[in-house]
Amino acid sequence: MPVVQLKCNLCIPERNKHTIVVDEDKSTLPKCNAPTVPGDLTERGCAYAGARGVVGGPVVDVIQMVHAPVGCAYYTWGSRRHLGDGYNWAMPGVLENEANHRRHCYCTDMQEKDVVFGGMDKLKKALLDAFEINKGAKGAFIYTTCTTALIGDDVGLVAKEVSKEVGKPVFACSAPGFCGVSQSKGHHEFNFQFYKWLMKLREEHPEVCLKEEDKTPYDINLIGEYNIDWDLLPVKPLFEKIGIRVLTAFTGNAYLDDLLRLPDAKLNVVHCQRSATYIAELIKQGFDVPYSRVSFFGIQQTAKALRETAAFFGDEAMMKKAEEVIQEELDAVTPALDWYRERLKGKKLAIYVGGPRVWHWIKAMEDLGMEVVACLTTFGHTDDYQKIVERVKPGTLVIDNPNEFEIEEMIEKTQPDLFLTGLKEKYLVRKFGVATLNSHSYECGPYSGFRGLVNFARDIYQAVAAPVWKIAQEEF
Ligand code: CFM
Repeated sequence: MPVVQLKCNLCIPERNKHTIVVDEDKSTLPKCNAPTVPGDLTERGCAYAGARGVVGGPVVDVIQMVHAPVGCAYYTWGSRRHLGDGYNWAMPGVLENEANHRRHCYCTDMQEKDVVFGGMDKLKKALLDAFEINKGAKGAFIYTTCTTALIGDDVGLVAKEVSKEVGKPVFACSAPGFCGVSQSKGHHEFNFQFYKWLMKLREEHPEVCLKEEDKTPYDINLIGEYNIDWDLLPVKPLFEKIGIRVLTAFTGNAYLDDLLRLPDAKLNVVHCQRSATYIAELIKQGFDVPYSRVSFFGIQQTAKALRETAAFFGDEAMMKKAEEVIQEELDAVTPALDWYRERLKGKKLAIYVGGPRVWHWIKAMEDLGMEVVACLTTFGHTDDYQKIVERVKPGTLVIDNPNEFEIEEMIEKTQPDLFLTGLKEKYLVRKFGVATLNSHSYECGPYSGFRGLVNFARDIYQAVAAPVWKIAQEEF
């Protein structure tokens, strides 16, 4: 029977459908993308977190305005490392903009009086103030949250007024917490609303589009790549070396001007396929720009991504160059990876992140010779679980939207040597004597591409080989 009865779920039988053991014919998937059962203390984030924290947040040169009581904005400040510049790919003199992005968090700080009488004036003033303080800002993104969506503030109207006044684009994203079952809905809302807004802007201001004479036949965007701990660094140059130009990422270290040119590429290469396939699909429908699905984690997958992208352009010289680049990278990383492989081989591992990274990493961990014994996601959809189940061995435990009790039981049942997980769970799991690794923002990344895998392997090795686990297992 593929569905598993965990002891902790005897009192919440609704959870049973979310917990499965992969069977031989791999026919069963856990129930997913469903509302959290009352009584179950979910670890999910809200839709606003998905819109602000994940998809919109990394854009470097816009004011990110949270229209909300201040608590909703708190966790957006300094919470994710290195999503954007410093480095200068697209625009000189970015430091002024970096201040917008990482050092400041903008919020309307809605109070009771504003909730009663409406917060639109306050929002307008906050935006004008923010533009006044940050003269280098190229535009603004506004996010509603539960409070401001419920009172019905017309943020779209404020966006238009402010945009007219300051002469810069202002995008309003409405993804309040209650609009979906998890942060995944916020990704979705951001994608659709941003695309709609972008289309209108490009119609009204065709000068923002990439001019014909500035296009090349080899322009791509990296969609759903958020530059976590500088993940773009080991990846973007691979494409450049084979003659491909990356116009922008959506949205890691992205600049607004470049984002406005998203539809001007020849191909969209989609990395996080949960949070951003939506916009790639919309661009395909609207502009006939195809998209491909890739992974930049691990050797097998990065090589495949590069090969397939070169093959898309059908250019013999590019395909040959891709092979050369892959070989160069392998030569550079193999000695280090061999060292780690020897020490990590056969170690058991459980993976728990938001969604797609679980299946991306099953393959990457194969490159290190490790064995995956449990896979958990916070908000994976059916297609994520299909890929997870396809990639793991029968007998692997799979849990959708786990709570802490289920995580405890998973650890007891599967006895992993390492748990790739987030900050919320790490202390709990370490108390069981199991090493953890910050899998959302990383320990010391980047982890993507060929070179990133060496960092990943190093951090894994440091985690599992730390002498503390031996001491922790001694009886006191
Ligand atoms: Fe995509 Fe992401 Fe993920 Fe995600 Fe996330 Fe993330 Fe993630 Mo944390 S966009 S779905 S909402 S790959 S923040 S960079 S690590 S849970 S699996």
